[in-house]
Amino acid sequence: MKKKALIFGVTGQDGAYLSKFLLKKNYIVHGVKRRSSSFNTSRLDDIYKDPISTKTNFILHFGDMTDTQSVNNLINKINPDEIYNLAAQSHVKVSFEIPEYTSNADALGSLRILEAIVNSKKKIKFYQAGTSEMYGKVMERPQTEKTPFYPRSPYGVAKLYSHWMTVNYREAYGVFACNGILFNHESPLRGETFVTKKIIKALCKIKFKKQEKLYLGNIYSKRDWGHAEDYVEAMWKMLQLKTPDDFVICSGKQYSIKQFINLVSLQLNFPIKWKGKGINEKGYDKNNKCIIEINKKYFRPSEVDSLIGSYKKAKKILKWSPRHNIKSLIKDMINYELKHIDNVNKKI
Ligand code: NAP
Ligand code: F7E
Repeated sequence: MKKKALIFGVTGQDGAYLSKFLLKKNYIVHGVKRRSSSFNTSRLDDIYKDPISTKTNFILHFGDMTDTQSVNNLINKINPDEIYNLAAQSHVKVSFEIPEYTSNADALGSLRILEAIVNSKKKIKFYQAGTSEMYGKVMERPQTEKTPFYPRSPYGVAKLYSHWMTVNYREAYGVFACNGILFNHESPLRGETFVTKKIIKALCKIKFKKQEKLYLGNIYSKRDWGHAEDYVEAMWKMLQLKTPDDFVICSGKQYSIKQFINLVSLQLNFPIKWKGKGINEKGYDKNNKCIIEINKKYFRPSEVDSLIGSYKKAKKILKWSPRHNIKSLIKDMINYELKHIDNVNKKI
């Protein structure tokens, strides 16, 4: 019999990659999307075109993490073998502006799923999308499964609640529940307001004269970036273990936003010179035209300055290591953007 997976957050970056991955593994994939006034399934277009997905093995349902009844009904109706909770208000800066909604969706949302699993009395496995943002003001370097948490945003705090609820329902009720503590992961399908996508999209457009300038916030924070395609495999591997556990998934390498920009400019063959300091630091093209400026509105009330993880445990137990590196990630993202700029000769 085919296994059934239920993905909350199917329309997001990871939801799209995970759906593709599970369909290839011969799963029946049920996805939960929320109602929106315009189409929110564009990341799933490829799946619909792929002959491996049919009307009977890829099925979308309406639901919302803030609606207990919809979460319960879906779990009872579908009776999945595995649930992946990828649904979240996932933007850190936005979480300072809508902290209550973020907590409802990102913290209570996972509690709603865990409660439904326990009440169903079925052996449903659960994956919780945890985050390196829980380390926030980091207590050690590199961050591992044993590093104490210190979140720095409503998003990080809400995710930490879900992390501990997942541990608690595993210990209290024996739910097969795993926390993935995933560091930043990107892809061509990354949301447009996250920094890697914003930088790559803008620099491609500026190079081909379709945009004037890129405005950014803090370019000195450092992140450990990987590719979403690699990271969804780790989610699945966690749920195939004999015993549930928590794992850090990362690249083990760290770059600042400014270093990331310089790597993109190298691959685009579009040199950038930096001048000035602090809020007045600016990036110039080879004709001395200013193309990057800092704008305070992108700064966060409290920043996570430096993240770098260790995937030693995942390598040992899950036999997982990243296939992509920063260069191949950037290449993949650039190629996608170039394909989507209209009416220019896109040779680089
Ligand atoms: P994403 O692209 O922002 O996708 C989030 C998904 O959650 C979307 O499908 C979104 O629906 C859905 N969603 C938001 N609020 C919801 C609600 N109230 N009810 C139901 N669905 C809701 O995020 P991602 O990058 O794929 O990340 C997947 C998960 O991993 C998230 O939980 C994120 O917090 C976590 N995470 C991400 C990273 C990363 O670097 N990408 C790292 C660590 C952890 P719409 O499409 O309608 O907006
Ligand atoms: O910011 C700085 C910003 O929004 C990265 C989410 O997927 O990963 C993501 O959270 C850094 C921060 O990702 C801009 O201040 C500068 O230091 O791309 P980001 P994030 O906040 O690390 C974690 C693991 C998650 O779990 C989250 O869901 O870049 N930065 N200028 C900027 N960031 C943005 N977005 N926009 C700027 O203009």
